Amino acid sequence: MPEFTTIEQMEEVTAKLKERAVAAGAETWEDRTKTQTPHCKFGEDGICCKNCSMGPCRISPKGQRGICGADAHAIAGRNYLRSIAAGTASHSDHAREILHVLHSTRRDGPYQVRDEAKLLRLAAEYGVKTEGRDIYDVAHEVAEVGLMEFGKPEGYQIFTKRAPKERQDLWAKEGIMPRAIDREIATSLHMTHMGNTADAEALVRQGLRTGLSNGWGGSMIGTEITDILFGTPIERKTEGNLGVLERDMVNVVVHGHDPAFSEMVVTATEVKELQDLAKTKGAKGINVVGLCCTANEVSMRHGVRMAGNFLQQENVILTGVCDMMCVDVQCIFPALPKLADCFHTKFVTSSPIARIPGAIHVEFEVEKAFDQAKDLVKMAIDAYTKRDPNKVFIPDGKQSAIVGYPCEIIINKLDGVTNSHIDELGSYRPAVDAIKAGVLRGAVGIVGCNNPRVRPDYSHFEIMKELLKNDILIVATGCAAQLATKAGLNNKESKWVCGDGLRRVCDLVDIPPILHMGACVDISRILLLVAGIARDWGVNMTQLPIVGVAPEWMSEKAVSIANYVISSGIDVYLGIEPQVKGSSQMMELITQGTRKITGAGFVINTDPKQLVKSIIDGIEAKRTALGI
Ligand code: BF8
Ligand code: SF4
Repeated sequence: MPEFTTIEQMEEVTAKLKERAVAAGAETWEDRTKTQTPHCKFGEDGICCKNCSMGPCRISPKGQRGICGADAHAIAGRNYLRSIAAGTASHSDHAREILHVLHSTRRDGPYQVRDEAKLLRLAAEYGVKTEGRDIYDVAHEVAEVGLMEFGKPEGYQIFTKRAPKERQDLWAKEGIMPRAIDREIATSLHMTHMGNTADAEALVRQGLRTGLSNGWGGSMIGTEITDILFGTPIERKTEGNLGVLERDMVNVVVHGHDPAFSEMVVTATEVKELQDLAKTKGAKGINVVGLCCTANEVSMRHGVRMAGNFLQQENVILTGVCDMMCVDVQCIFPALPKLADCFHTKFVTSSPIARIPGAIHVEFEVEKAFDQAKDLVKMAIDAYTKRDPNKVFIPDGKQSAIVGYPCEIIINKLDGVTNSHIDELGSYRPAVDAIKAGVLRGAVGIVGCNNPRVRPDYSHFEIMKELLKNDILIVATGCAAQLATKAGLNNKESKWVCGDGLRRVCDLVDIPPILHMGACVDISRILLLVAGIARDWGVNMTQLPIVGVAPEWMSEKAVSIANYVISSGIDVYLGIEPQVKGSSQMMELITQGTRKITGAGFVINTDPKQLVKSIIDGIEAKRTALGI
């Protein structure tokens, strides 16, 4: 029986690293959390407004309205919609960057098309002619059509056609069919400007539409184009946790979300000349590992090992063996350059979107990217020679994992069981049959971040174990997927924690009980998975015993994601309260009101044990309603 890495073991390591931080005179998120708590109650409840300079205004017993007359519902609703807009902008702008890389591809260029079949399928979907054309001409036109999804003056997101007809009709009827991505973001900012919408329901509806422009727009584009450029992931073995850092090697850590540059960094570390250079400096070689969603991306495509998730980013530097941390965009602590200064670590930013004082900035340029990456690896090799042996502490914990389960691989695995491949889309029927028969009770997508408001990774871990025990299959992305990796939950040996039914399915299909589907943009893969299951079952997405869970979410991207998931008819269980508590109307709207619009809503509970119970109850209620 293989052993998990428990949360207590992870906490022990963090405590030891914290001692190192104190010795090095470095500050970490634990220190800063202390200085920020208790949090400002007005902000926490979402009833502080600074949308104009008459304010800031806040709602209190003394003042039930801001100077302009906006009440708690308007203020909390506007703040909430602004979060969704920011989250949508982040995921989608990342997708836009990737589209520009696709637009720059050439046969002899630094970036090429790796998945031609996927490009051709997308070209057909986009109405781009392919016959007799050079694949790179097709790629460029596909990129242009994709870029138009951001600003086209008329029409809706093309990928909404991938959703079941029932959803498309509902979105049209409810007026939440997403238009151009930038338009939904701009409309959200416009609606929330001083003197515009004060009606909470209207704000929530625009939140649903803006979320949809992310899920069935920006994020889905990001996933598709990343697959075309760097290959659709396949099952790969990897490892996770701080033990993937190597004492005798040059450690280069890639961190962030957009894999365009980190792909080049990974390739650069494999160059023989650089490997040799590392050896002349006394290292055994170069070890590239990842953090956050960049780690998910490169691990699914190269098996690159994962040093950890969001709240582990400082721990990586505290080991004293991080020779370089190279970041791109999103979820990067601005605290890192100062922390790196306490060690020998070179901290490099690469995107104009994420500039941080104190960092070495090497702005990613498509044409020069490989040379830039090679220069950085040389810099990392040089830094290796400057390590302070007294500051080195590598916790030895790491776990093996299997990652890389996009829909294509899941279908392939199912196909291997029953040979039920019915058309080029494949079929989820074996999974449907297993759920109908009750061998599997249902499926849950566990996604999202860490958040100092709760014990890091504890909720992920407890909820995952309980669901597996109850024969509920898990698909995971983002930092939740990385917890599964660190803990040793997403490898085939971890089946012993599962109930009998799930264990049988895992054996038969030859999969781990937690399927790592990628980064947070790849939650678009989960949408397609659920849509595919609904299609093969012949029911609506809302009816399926499938739900989403974000036990430890923190980012605005997560708010956007939650909105496209409920718009898709899938209930979302949250372990952290959205910042709207100061408005009874907003609380009612997000937990109940959206159910009347999309058929789904939030269930919020900050106690992981109660949350997982409500998830299981929710799944069982869906089964009962289906008569299974
Ligand atoms: O996009 S899960 S902390 S790393 S926001 Fe960030 Fe949250 Fe992690 Fe990936 Ni997603
Ligand atoms: Fe105050 Fe209204 Fe201005 Fe907000 S928009 S800061 S509530 S006056």
